[in-house]
Amino acid sequence: MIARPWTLALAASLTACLPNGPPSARTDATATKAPPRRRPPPAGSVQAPAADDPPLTTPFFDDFERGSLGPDWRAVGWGAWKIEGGRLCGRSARNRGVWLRRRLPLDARIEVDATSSSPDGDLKLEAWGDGASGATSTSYTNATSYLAVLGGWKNTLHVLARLDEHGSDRKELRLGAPDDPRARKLEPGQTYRVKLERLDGRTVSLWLDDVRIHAYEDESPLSGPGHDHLGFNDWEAHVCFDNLRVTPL
Ligand SMILES: [Ca+2]
Repeated sequence: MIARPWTLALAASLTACLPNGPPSARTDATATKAPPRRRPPPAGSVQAPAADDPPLTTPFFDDFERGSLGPDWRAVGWGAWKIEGGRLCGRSARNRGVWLRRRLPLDARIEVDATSSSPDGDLKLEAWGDGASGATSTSYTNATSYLAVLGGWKNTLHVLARLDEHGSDRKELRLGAPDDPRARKLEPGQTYRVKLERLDGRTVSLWLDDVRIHAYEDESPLSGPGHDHLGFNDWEAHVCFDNLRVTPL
């Protein structure tokens, strides 16, 4: 149907003082005044609303013994995350991760088996993030979560960061000291038990094979809508996760 300019102009003038006018009026006005809405999501984001995910109120377990990610997972971007041999694996995700479709409570314990096939290490978890977004540029400085990066930066650092994995407030442990068992580099192909937990509503702790690596005490704890999801992430290395257990505390 061809719009008549005078009817559209009238509709626009009538609705100009009604910023919250009814949908029908707004439809006519925007047909002439607003350009077509071309707002593709930024690279790495997805459309599904994480706020609608069910709350995690009982322990959750996933052994990934199936052929596809399934309905419990939301991958950011396309193609980087898949099930391989009963594990959830990613490669070259470029900080566009995969999120569990559950809303975490304030306090929870997250445990998972994690393996990197690469000498570069780079096992990455995100906790209490928004459940939907990923990196929008090369540098992942706009995360929504606490980021645990084990063997990051080509297996030179274990990091626990808040919102920005490069942030000056991040906790970091430099790897390679031969007589410090906490500072061993990740071995390619070796499976580690990684644990992230928050018990007191403000302190996030990162454990690797039952050794506490970092504790991040946060005066403004990430929680609630936008900060209530768990995910895995990756830059380039081929990484796999298995036997995920999430326990509300
Ligand atoms: Ca498995």
